[in-house]
Amino acid sequence: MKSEKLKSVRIFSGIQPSGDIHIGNYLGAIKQWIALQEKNDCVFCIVDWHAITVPYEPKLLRQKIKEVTATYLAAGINPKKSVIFVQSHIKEHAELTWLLNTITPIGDLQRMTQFKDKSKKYGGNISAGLFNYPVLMAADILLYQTELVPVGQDQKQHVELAREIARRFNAKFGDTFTLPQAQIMKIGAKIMSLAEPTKKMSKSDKPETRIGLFDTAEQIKKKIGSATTDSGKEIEYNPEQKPGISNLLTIYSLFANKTIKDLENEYAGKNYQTFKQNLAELLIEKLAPFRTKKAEFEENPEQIGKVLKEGAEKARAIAQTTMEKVRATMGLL
Ligand code: ATP
Ligand code: LTN
Repeated sequence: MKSEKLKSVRIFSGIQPSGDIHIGNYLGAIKQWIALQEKNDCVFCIVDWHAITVPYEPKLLRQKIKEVTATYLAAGINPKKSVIFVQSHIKEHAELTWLLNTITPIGDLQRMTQFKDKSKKYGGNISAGLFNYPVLMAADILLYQTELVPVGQDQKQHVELAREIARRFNAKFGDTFTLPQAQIMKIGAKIMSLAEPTKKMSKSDKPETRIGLFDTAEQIKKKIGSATTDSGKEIEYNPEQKPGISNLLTIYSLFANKTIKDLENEYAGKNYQTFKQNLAELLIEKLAPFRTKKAEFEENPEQIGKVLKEGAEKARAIAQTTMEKVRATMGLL
């Protein structure tokens, strides 16, 4: 029987060059991207303008942008199949952000949980850029007429706002933007911190709270060994009462390609220490190829420059087409 070919859809997603990519970024976002690029029209961005909405070190930013690019490549994003580019290389992102700001109610931005969390974290030092962050993200998504946005759970609210902004724009000025939708993994969309398993694993927390995609065997052993577990000794999945071991079971399951049920059976009657040792070994084995590939890309910095230059050219062509429509429909000369 002839299998029906699925229609290719426009996919857009991005990561901030705000620190070292961790397994949460990989399991929640990048892993989906790699699968999606086979049959779809994918655009993946390094969102440097988002990364500067909180205090940052200018001397390190350029390096981090290159590192995130090397990470995309090492993880398996193929520049022949997907467009890879840096947000600030395409000025249309700033232009569309301004225009979308004019139709975005302040109240919508005030309810964003990421804004509330980051405002608390950086208390007293809150920029208008941090407040407008979701509008820039909406511009990223809408410029490329995106249908699907593969992200982790924490970004769902922002993608829903982008959809609402597009809906409002289309109603006011005429059909211009595709309405985007978030695509979120059923398992792995929110990997928790190793130290505080009720908080999400994050690039901007201390290194011991996360496993970096390029961590060494020693670092992995140490971090998994000291990851917070819960009282009791059963290895069972219960995120409410046993958030620590449940998080480790989720990570194990996704890297081993085994169900959580199978792991619970396999580890029935065994202790946390054995489980943690095996998980560390698994991560060392599964993450080793990423380290090797990243080192290869780092030896060849011209390749990163070339990928970003070609990516920007392809991205610009799409962004300019959308902006011509937007300017015309909004009555700009
Ligand atoms: P920061 O701490 O600087 O805000 P971050 O670790 O949250 O960084 P982002 O650049 O904001 O990383 O996110 C990149 C992608 O990774 C997004 O799709 C986001 O939803 C996803 N992601 C981030 N943290 C996790 C996590 N702990 N589990 C699953 N997905 C995650
Ligand atoms: N805010 C996102 C990063 C991001 C993004 C986007 C994700 C910026 N623009 C567009 C998807 C689509 C985050 O992960 N913190």
